[in-house]
Amino acid sequence: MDVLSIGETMVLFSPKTSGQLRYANDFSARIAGAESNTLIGLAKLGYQTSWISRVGNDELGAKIVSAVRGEGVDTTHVKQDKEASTGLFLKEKTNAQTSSIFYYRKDSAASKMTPKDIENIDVSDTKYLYLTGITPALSQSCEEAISTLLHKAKQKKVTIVFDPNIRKKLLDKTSGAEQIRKIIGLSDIVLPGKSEGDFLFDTTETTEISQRCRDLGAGTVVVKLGEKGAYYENKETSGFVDAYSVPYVVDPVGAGDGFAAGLLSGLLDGLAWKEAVKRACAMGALVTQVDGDIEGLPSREQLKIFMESNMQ
Ligand code: CKP
Ligand code: MG
Repeated sequence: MDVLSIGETMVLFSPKTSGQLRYANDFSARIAGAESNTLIGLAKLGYQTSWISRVGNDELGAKIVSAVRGEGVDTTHVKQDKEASTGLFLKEKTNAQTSSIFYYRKDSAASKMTPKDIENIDVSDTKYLYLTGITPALSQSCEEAISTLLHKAKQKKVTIVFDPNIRKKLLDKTSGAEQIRKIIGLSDIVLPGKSEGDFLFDTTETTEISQRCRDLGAGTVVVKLGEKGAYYENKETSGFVDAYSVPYVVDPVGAGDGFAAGLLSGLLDGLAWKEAVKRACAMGALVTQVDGDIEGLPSREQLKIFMESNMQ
């Protein structure tokens, strides 16, 4: 197995019109979840990936599992919760550029995951464990499940990659930040953005964010800088990588997950840090060009063409 991950995927209902949601009548329904987005990105590039989750015994759950499996991600470790429902969320487009989201995920099926969901999972042949800060923020039992999985992975020397993915709607500023800092300290590679630096360390300074993550124990830090590219740093090397230019952003959501998929793919292919981060930036840029979180994730051929035509 190349990459294993755990998290919640929901159905995202997006109105076809902008303005207050109460007036929206027509919606598109797509699947969205940071961890499955990254696994799908990797599966589309040809890697072996597996997803741990729970969905409800309902139609939205069936939609999610068939979509994730259909993209080539292994769903053996996805359970159907008998009582809780699949989570969903709605997007409100305030205008062409800005939107707000409203989660309906409290007590959802995925939030009911516990260490028992991890018990029978063998990670000895897994190369990378990919986590985000969303999953431990779902519930106390999810936090315990993450901790069990982290310790299993550590014992088997699986490389741990962590995107803090701060969701202020799910996290308490004090205990939430502490929870995330703890996972940063246990991770080999951490992928924060500026807003995460602000939430976790009260700084938006790129090298300072990196240093603070490394002080906690992270081996390599890759700071995502959006249209400014990314900065990577570890004991041996450091540097900035420029962003890939795109005509305009259609939908920025999911770009971070595409970035993670690009980085993991570069590392799985044995690329040097700089080259792996370049690939991450290219994947992030491609995702912003298409509406939806997974729809813009490229095939290997599309990625190659995009990178070659935007030589840095
Ligand atoms: O940080 P990103 O924009 O890459 O993440 C987007 C995802 O999982 C989206 O798919 C949504 O379902 C979520 O983050 C979330 O729980 O907010
Ligand atoms: Mg993100």
